[in-house]
Formats: sequence, structure tokens, C-alpha cells
Amino acid sequence: MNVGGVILIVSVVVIALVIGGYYVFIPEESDIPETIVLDAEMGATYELVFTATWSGESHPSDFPSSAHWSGLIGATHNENVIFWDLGGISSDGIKLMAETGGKGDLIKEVETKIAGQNANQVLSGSGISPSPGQARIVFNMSENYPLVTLVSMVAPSPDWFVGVSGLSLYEDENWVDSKEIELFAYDAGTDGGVDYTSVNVETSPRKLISKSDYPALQGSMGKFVFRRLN
Ligand SMILES: [Ca+2]
Repeated sequence: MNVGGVILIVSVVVIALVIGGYYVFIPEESDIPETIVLDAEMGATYELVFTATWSGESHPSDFPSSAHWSGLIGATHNENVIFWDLGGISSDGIKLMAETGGKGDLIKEVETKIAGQNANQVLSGSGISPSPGQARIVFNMSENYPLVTLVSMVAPSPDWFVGVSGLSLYEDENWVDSKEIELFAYDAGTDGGVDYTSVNVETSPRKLISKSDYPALQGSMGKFVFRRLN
């Protein structure tokens, strides 16, 4: 073998090692948006994909022309707090979210719980417009705050929303790999409107949060899929 051949072989091997090493050492975090601050002390990082299937095909009766979903809003927290619950009374934050999609009051409620060390962070993301469609957020979980609450308004609607409350991503002393939640419409009990575009009818006192009994809104509206990234 001549010298040129040896140099060629050595070069190929070195390049292969470099390329191999390069791929081996790329951190998995590289596909997480840079805006996410990683603070995963004994924690985990998750993505949530909200897939809305609500459409003129799935819910043909009265399906509104401007069907969309308000921006995702919620929190990571511990079991000392409940931001909403089926059979409970809506807070001002849930009322505002369910009636208008506004996040402000719910953010204040989460911040109060953060100050009391019962919540860790506000979760906030984009909505979906039009529906059907998808939205995605990436967030960190800490072992002291293993629960997720996350909601989005059915829009337009009087006070209807979907979401999860106190969903645990930590089970049997481990972070779960994934969790899929089928979404059904709830009625926040704060507005008596009976169809998508009813005028505002303040419900006072507030009724209990319940599954929507609006005939046009029965069945799955979509799903939340939580998936552990690292
Ligand atoms: Ca209502």
C-alpha cells in the first residue's frame, strides 16, 4: 500500500470518528426551543401537544364558522391546590378563561399559589385558530410540583372549555413517559348561554362546573398528549 492510500484510509477513519462523535454528543435538549429555561433539578421536561379535532365533520350541528381555541393557560403545582374541578365552583380566573379566553385572572391565581409555594410556574401557550389544529408547549416539571392544570376555551361559546386539573406526571416514584387525555367540553357554570353565540347571560350565583349538556358539543373535542423529552 502506498503512502497516499494510508493517508486516505486514516483520513476516512478520522472523519468517521469525528462525525460519529459529533452525533453521539449532540444533547437531546437541542430540539427544545431556546426560549425554554431548563431547571430540571430532580425534574423532567415535557412537551404537551394539544390536538383539537373539533370540526364541522366531528360536530356538524351548529358548528360555528369562527371555531377556535383560546391560548393554553395553567400551572404546575402540588396537591395542596385545585384551580378547577368537576363539581366545583369556577374561580374568577376560570370564569374569565371560559367566557373570553382571557388569561389574566388565572395567571394571578397561579402567582398567588406560587408565592405560597404550592405552585411552581405558570404554563402559557398559543391557542388554535381555526379548529381543527394543533398547539404545543414545552415545560419543566419539578418533583415538588408533579401536577399539571391546563385549560383552553371552546370559542366561540358562553363559558365552555376543555382541560385537565391536577393531572399527575409522576407515578410510582417515576416521571411518566407519556399520558394521553381525551378532551370533552365542560361548562364553567358562569354564563347561562345555550349555544355557541348566545349573548352573555351572567349566572349568579355560579353553578357547579359540569360536563357540557349542549347537544351539539357531545363527544371528544380532541386530546392532550404529554410526552417526556428528558
Ligand atoms: Ca354555562
